[in-house]
Amino acid sequence: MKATTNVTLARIFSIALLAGALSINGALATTTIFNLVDGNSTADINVGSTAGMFNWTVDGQDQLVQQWFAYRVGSTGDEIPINYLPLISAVQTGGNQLSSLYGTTAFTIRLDYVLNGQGSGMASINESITINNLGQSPLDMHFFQYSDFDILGSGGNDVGALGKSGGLFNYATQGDGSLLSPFFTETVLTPGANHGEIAFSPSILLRLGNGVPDTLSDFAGPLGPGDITWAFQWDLTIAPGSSELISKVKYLTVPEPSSFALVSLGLFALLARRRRA
Ligand SMILES: [Ca+2]
Ligand SMILES: [Ca+2]
Ligand SMILES: [Ca+2]
Repeated sequence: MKATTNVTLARIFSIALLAGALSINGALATTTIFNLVDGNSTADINVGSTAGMFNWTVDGQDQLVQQWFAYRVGSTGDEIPINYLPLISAVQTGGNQLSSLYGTTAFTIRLDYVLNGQGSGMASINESITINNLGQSPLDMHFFQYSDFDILGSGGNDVGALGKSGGLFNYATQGDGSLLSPFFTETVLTPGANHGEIAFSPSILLRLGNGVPDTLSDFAGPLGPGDITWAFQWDLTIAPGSSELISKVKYLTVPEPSSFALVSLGLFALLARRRRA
């Protein structure tokens, strides 16, 4: 879907939400879902709901439950999903790119997605997050990314781990049954996250919305098998008039059902031969 919302629409949306006249499932909310398509991959992003990015398919199979963002300014209060900020604009260009901008007179948060379907079970999404301090004093911004992938359509047998470099979290990986051949990896290009956590669903999600400030536990796993989720937390102090860029890329590598079956058959044959030997 190609769509553009503008400041006026965002204001109407905010007023409607304030008045309680429009539920998130209302008619207007449908205009906030964007479908990115590129080659063998699709991604669906609801910029107006905490669902956030709620589908990512490769070769027709969905691997994602939810991937979204929350923030907290300062050290008090709860983390807030970014869709609770006024949506200033959301523009899809070229079928595989989406740019959405949220903000107030104090700061803006811009999300840029680029989907790349690479064929043969592979796809990637480049994400850039730009936080701009429009105020007159330093902005104490705590920014969270929450991810819940269910690999091969079922979360129960997933295994995952986070990785660090230079003391900062910059890597996440998730596999089906084991981490020997991960189906999913995410790399933070810049900067690494100050905190991270991997936990069984819904532990992290409950804390991002429990009314009090939270800091991720820094437990990096490996964790599983089970319905794992994970999150990164960036603690940023942004000078007045300045911006901070978080740049990430995530990859899915999913064996095609036929080749996966062939690999399984090959392993089975190898095991059978070893047993006979
Ligand atoms: Ca699985
Ligand atoms: Ca909290
Ligand atoms: Ca999961």
